Amino acid sequence: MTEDGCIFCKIARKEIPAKLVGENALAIAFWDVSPRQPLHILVIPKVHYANVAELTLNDEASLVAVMKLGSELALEFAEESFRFSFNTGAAAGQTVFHAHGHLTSRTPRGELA
Ligand code: DGP
Repeated sequence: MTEDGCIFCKIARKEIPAKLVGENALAIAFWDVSPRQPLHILVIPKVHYANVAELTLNDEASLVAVMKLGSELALEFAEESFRFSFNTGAAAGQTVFHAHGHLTSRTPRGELA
């Protein structure tokens, strides 16, 4: 998947709609279109990297931005229990090849968007 055809790049550039839930200078977060847990948010770097390993090895600032945004949203929307996970590679279940963390929780706090 090239950057041009990448759906998450288009969401990051706000060219196609998504339910945005948070943003900082280098990362953006939005609700997963097909949630698998009561809380299911995706956190992505604004710059395109195919997976979390490429992100980590090439762009520490964007990595920190993703982890900070995910952690802030976890504190806002989850009780103390949550997962923040990165499927990497098709065999591990990755279907969108723009690095993204799944912030999920079975015990969300209050009303969700
Ligand atoms: P993964 O399987 O780890 O690559 O996760 C991709 C996730 O992205 C999956 O849970 C569904 C979600 N997703 C795919 N396309 C869109 C989209 O256009 N909008 C939103 N909000 N989520 C999407």
